[in-house]
Formats: sequence, C-alpha cells, structure tokens
Amino acid sequence: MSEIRSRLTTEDQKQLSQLLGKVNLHLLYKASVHGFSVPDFHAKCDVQGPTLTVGYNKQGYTFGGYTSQDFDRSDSKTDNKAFLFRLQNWTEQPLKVAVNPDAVAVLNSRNTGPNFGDSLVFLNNEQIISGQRFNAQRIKAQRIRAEPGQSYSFNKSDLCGSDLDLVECEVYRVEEIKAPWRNLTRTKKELIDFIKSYKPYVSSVSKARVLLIGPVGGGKSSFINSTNSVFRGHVTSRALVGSGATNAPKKYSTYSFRGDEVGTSPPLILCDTMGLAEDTESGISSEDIISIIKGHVPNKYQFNPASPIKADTEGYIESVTVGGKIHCVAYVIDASKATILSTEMEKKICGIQSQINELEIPQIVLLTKVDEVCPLVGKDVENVYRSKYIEKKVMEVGKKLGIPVTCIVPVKNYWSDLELDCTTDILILSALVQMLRYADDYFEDLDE
Ligand SMILES: Nc1nc2c(ncn2[C@@H]2O[C@H](COP(=O)(O)OP(=O)(O)O)[C@@H](O)[C@H]2O)c(=O)[nH]1
Ligand SMILES: [Mg+2]
Repeated sequence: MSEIRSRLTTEDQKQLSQLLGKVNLHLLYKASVHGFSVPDFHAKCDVQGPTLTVGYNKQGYTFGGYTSQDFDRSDSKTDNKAFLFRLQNWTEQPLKVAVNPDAVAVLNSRNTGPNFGDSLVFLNNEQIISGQRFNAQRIKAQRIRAEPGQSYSFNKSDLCGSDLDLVECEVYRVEEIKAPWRNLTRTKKELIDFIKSYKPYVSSVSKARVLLIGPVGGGKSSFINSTNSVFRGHVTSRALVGSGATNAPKKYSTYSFRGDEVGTSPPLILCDTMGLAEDTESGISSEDIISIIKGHVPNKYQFNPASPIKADTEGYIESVTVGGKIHCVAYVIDASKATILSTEMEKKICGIQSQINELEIPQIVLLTKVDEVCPLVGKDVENVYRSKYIEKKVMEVGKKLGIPVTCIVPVKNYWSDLELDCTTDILILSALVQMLRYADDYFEDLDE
C-alpha cells in the first residue's frame, strides 16, 4: 500500500507542537483509508502508548484529544497529561482543555473509538442518529459525541462548532524526541568561516600541525582523505586506506590541503603515522611518536619499529622551529569494536599519553566509524548525537584514556560514499575546528 498521507497541514503541525512540545507524530490510523469503524480503530491503535486523535468536520474544525495512556478494549484510565484541543479557526486561537484532576481521561470500550472520558467520543457506535437502515452503521461511526462532563469542562461549540459529523479521523502515535546528548549547533558555513579566519596565535607559525595516532585500521588515513574531500568540495582519496596490519604503510606523511571550499589553503597540516600495534615488534614505537611531536622526523620518513629515529639517522631534523613541532595530538579510535580498546592497546596509548602530557600537547579523540556502530546513524548521520550507544562509547573512551568528553568528537569518514553529505562534513569540520582551538591553547601557553 502506498504511504498514507496525513491530513494535517504544516500550520496544524506547528500549532500541535505548541500543545505537545517537540514530538514526532506517526500516523497509525486514518478512518477514510482503514475504515470508519470501531474494530478498524482498535486494530491499528491499541497498545501504542501516547496518542493524538484528530477529527475533522465539514465546518472546518480540526479538534481531538491527547492521552499518554494506551488505547485498548477495556478499562477506564486516569491520565493527568490528557487534554482535548481545537486548532486555530477563523477567529480564535488554539484551544486546550486539560482533563479535570484525577478524572477518567480515557474510557476504553469495545463499542467506541477514541473515547475521552465520555466527553469527546469518536466513532460513536452507541448513538442512534438515523432512522435509515441504509448506511446507518457508517453514519453512526462518522458521528462524534461532544458533551462536557466530569472529565473535561468545555463549551461544545468552541471545540467543534455545531457539526458532529466527521469527514476524517486520524490517530497518531506521539513519539517523544529525546534531547540529543550534544547539539550540532554550527552550520557548515560557520565552521568553514572559522577555519578561513583562523590564524595561529604565534605569528611565526602559519599552520597548526596535528598528529593522528591510533591502532591500525582506526581510520587515520580515511580522516585525512575526508578532510581533503570537504576542503575540495568532492570525495577524494589521497592517503592510502585500509591496507591492514601487515601491509600498513611505515611512512610518515604530512598533508596540507588545497582549499577550493575555503578559499585559501586551510591553516592546518595533518600528520599520518604508521598505526599502533599491541605487540612491541610491529607498529610505530612510542619513541618515534615523541620524536615526531618534537619535530625531528622529516616528511616521508620510513619508520623501523625495531630502531627508532636517532640524532644520527639520515634526515633527522636537528634544529626545530615551533612550526615544525606538533601542536595537537588526535587519537583516532574505531567506535565499532566491541571492546573499544584492548587492555594491551589501552596500556600502550596511556604510556604514550603520559609522555605527551609532559610535553603539554593538547589531545583530542576522533571516534570513527559511528555509521557502523549504530544503525540509526548508519541510516542518517544526523542521528549521531541522538544515539545513546554512541554517547556510551564516548564515555567509555573518555574514561579509558582519561580525556574529557568535550575533547571527544564522533566522526564518520567518507569511506564508501561517492558524494559529500552536509552532516558528515559538519562532523569532520567540527573535529578540525576543535583541533585548531586546542592547537591555539598550545600556542598561548608557549607565549606565556
Ligand atoms: N564504516 C566506516 N568505515 C571506515 C570509517 N573510516 C574508515 N573506515 C574503514 O576502515 C578501514 C581502515 O581505515 P584506514 O583509514 O586505512 O585506517 P588507518 O589504518 O588508521 O589509517 C578502511 O577499510 C576504511 O574504509 C568510517 O568512518 N566508517
Ligand atoms: Mg593509514
């Protein structure tokens, strides 16, 4: 069956959001499609949690009731959150009639559709309104009963005018929109403007230099490609991706970017290293990482895990300027792993971290593969800050590495996409902005 369309206009929805707060309305039942009958209503709407019933009459009134309780076929229910409403009409503002305290808000019955305390009853089978047998059942079901009573106090004509015949009746499940645990507050343009106007606090330095470190396969090279893609305005692939632990490149590579989207070359250099491994034989050594941070390692240097770079190694940079050092370290961690960091890896990173702390280099975490870890995010990256699972992962990695949650940025890299996506760009740009901010903290401390 093709998708059933709601009869609510955008304006109706705006008014309802003032009555209900920020919610999703999911259409469960539409009388003109599913049938103007009590069993049709119960089949679609029973035990669905909070619902909003909306009736429309020929006079043009849109009105109904909200209950936070289930509809079912028995039981009367109190519900202090229940209310009746009428949306704005020609002359009057929207009307909201709260249920009288502790009165019966919903009267579930086999014989009626949505029944708000017997005061507003939809699909009212009990009422005999027509002597004609022809179509009588259908006419009865299209009638409503609206009588102020113990449960709701209102003026009948204010609620639905003088017309008790429905042209339509819809029931929506009301889904609360959970507050995101963090907000995507800035637009892509604002983030790009920040990057465009960024100048390192120390005038001798033109670009902030950020080192990406983390286990092999975490997404370091993919993040560099993603950054390049955002700056170029289309998906690109510069750094070699996904070569696995044994073939992982052993080269140190630094990347500046061409800024088609930013106007000029962005004030940022990302440095890609060989990944960390759990054992001591393969993977980059912590000594080499510290040498990179201090600025001694030249671009394109081939690491030898067994023999870290020394002052007499060919290419070793003896005399280092501030611009040649690392100004911020980003740990790139794969969120999709069941155990986000093995005990060995955690120990290794924490060991490196304590040396980085001594050098007073700001550190952040890029939590990658958020699309893989949470199906909701896989479907739409916009859900990243609504995903409780990702929030949990952020807390977990923060605790393991002793890094404040504010320094942990979830990202989705462009790994299989052919086109850019605005929210994915925003997450990548947010991570870059965070890096520039932290690099500036480093520069400010130097200045002092
Ligand atoms: N689903 C998903 N896969 C990713 C993401 N980032 C990287 N990958 C994949 O993870 C693998 C390793 O990525 P790579 O960038 O080579 O990791 P590196 O070893 O840290 O440089 C590759 O197969 C990528 O396609 C991401 O955000 N989401
Ligand atoms: Mg790599």
